[in-house]
Amino acid sequence: MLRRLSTWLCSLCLASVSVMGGNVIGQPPGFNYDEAKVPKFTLPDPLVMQDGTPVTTAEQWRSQRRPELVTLFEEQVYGRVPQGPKVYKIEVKTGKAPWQPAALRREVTIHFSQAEQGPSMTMLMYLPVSDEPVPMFLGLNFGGNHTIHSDPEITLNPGWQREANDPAKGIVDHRATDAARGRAASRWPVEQILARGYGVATIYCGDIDPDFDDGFQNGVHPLAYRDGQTKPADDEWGTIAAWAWGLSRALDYLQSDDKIDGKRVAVLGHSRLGKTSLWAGALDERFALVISNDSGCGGAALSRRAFGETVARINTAFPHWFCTNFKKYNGKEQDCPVDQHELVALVAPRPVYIASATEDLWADPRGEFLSGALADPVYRLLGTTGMGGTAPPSDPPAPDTPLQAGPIGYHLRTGKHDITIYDWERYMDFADRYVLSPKK
Ligand code: GTR
Repeated sequence: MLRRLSTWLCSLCLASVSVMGGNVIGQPPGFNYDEAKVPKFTLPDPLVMQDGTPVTTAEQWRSQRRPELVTLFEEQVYGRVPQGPKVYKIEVKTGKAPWQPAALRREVTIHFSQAEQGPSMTMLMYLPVSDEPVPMFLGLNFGGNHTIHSDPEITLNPGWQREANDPAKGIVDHRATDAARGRAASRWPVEQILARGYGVATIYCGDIDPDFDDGFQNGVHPLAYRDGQTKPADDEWGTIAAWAWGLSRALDYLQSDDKIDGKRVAVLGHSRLGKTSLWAGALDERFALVISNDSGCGGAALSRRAFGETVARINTAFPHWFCTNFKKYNGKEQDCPVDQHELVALVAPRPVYIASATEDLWADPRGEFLSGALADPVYRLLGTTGMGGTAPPSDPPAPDTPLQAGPIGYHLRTGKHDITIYDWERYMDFADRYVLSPKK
């Protein structure tokens, strides 16, 4: 298998890189955007145990290799979730969607502490009119639930915002104002989602853990500190793992709401939140479909390619995202016992969808595609058709030509780092086809 992997990768290296258009506009300087300069590397094989034993049966994958990989990703990349944090109280507020009063808006506040000011997250949901429990898309948002739609009834998030003062974004002194309402609406086509029979749920990532490096004093991390502990241990959760934990707590709620079919919940996310959806979906097998939109380094992109954003850069610019152990691999990707195709493989046999954008070289579109293609043998071992056909293609498809022939989906959208209606429509097509369809 190892030989097969490296021969196949070689043919990929030789293949044309023109699908990315060589467009480096908007890409931070000082990093590699040249396919010819991708270092030579050997990838760990998802179907070989750490001790060299080949994995040849689905049972072996389930009982041995999958747990081994989960532990490696926990201890070396994202950090494991310590015992402690739990849900104390859930409050539900239901109203009507303004554009279609029969559709429901729900705000569900999940408290992680008995203290009123303690961390809590508020999930905003819109549910289509349906006699049956509906399938859902669940994802975190960057700026607060009030940004995803202009509906004035959405609670304005009172929490800390990354930006200090940004009139265009409606932020004053790190807090949202009414001017922030609907500013991320292009990323959340709520009406279109409901029109296709799906519900949609979202949570501000900062409710779970504010997105800055404060030594883990805010958010949910302190809830798990043992006596005398002041920061997570080297193998304990960073911010991405905390966000992923929050998504699982959101799923707990979704599975308890009789308007929702909790067995048909897709988890999705864009960029840092796409890294999060992949990790959440890899760990929590209750997610029926896992979607990564432009997730890049630490998400779907292979770290060993060091194309665009690198492990060293992400650990420097965002020291709080991963666990401390991950910093050992700064400039030493080759030493990491796992790479990101194995993260995608952890979703198997459930459907997974990876999307890239042509101008988003920072996120390494080709590396994102390769992770999907290299997870294919695991999907096939588990009795599915992987990327479709008899073997995965060695090159990404042409831009705007989605590959949805098997439970590993992929597309390369023309354009920049973003999540757009084009992306959502492809996710809904894929969801219709694999498991989530409201008609099923
Ligand atoms: C960038 C970061 C990426 C990606 C992105 C985002 O600055 O380097 O890994 O996560 O932010 O989340 O928008």
